[in-house]
Amino acid sequence: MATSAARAAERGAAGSGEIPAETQLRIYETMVLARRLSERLLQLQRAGIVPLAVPCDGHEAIQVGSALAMPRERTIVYPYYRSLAAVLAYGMTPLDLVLGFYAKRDDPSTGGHQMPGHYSRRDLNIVTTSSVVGTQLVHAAGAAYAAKVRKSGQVAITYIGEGGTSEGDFHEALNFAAIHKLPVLFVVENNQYAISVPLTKQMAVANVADRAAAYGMPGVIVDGNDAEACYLATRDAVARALAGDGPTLLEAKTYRLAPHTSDDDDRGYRPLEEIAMWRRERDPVPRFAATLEARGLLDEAGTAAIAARVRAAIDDATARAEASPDPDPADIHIPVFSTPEVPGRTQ
Ligand SMILES: Cc1ncc(C[n+]2csc(CCOP(=O)(O)OP(=O)(O)O)c2C)c(N)n1
Ligand SMILES: [Mg+2]
Repeated sequence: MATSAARAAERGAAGSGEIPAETQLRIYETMVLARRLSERLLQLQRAGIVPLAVPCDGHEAIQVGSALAMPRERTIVYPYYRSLAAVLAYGMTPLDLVLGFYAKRDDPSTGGHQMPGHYSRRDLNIVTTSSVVGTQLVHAAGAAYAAKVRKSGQVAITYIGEGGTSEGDFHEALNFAAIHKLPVLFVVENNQYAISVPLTKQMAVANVADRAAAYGMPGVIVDGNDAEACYLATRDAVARALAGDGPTLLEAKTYRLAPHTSDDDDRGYRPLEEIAMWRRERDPVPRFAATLEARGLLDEAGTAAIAARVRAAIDDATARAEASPDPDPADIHIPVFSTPEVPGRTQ
């Protein structure tokens, strides 16, 4: 097996493939939609309207780039709480998401029963995550095992932060997936902080991807603020998974541009200049816009049209969520628990 450094070099060489122009534009528009929706949810939380916001600002390239590289009908998705941009790219609508943050009856994730950020939509094969960091990896490995046994041709993808990789679930999921050569992608969004804990206090190796060799799978490092590189790295990993070559650990190096959640004051643990530098020089959204402009795929009018569409979609979602009904208190146990049918039991 090649070392992870060699794998990273391979990734660079393979990054020259072409992405269709319409896919590039779709990636960009979805990134803009995610950024504006993330900002809106934080505003709504600050206004006392929704209880919690979980920003994805800075993570759009890896989330959207990976999602749009997956074979949609065959993908089972295990997101995490920061996956706002990813779930939009997998097909959830702004209304779906805003309904969840408002805890409304028609929230497709859990009918307004769960804390915001536990994304799911059954018809899109987006499976809700546990609040316990890391569990989604074991669930994804299990789903991939089922896909392999059933020969369904499906592939699972799951997302986690670098801090979450300190959990035992990370080890169990990767070990199991590699042993059984399962069709699963483990995407680590390494934003350098686990709430207030910096990377150097989280792990003693330079890269999460370095651990992949110990499990027996490729560990690929990608610039998580480069949407195109993220798309191509995911496409390679999907090809391996569907060819029966097993899982991939894909580490996207990125940075969280906003606080951990609306409950976090990040001024206490990172310098303002650090955030300002990432916003100024590496923000994935303007960076991809510049790439598209340089290719002649986007101009000022195109950018303005996307901004207007996104604004209208978010305004519409917010207005509709505001006006939609609250859950019925009588339904408090639905859909959190199923009603078990126990033979011989009368109640
Ligand atoms: C097992 C467990 N431990 C702690 C927490 C509390 N917690 C929630 S998110 C988080 C930080 C995770 O950081 P990281 O994995 O780097 O993801 P990021 O939020 O940076 O995207 C912690 C400690 C939890 N939910 N579950
Ligand atoms: Mg982190």
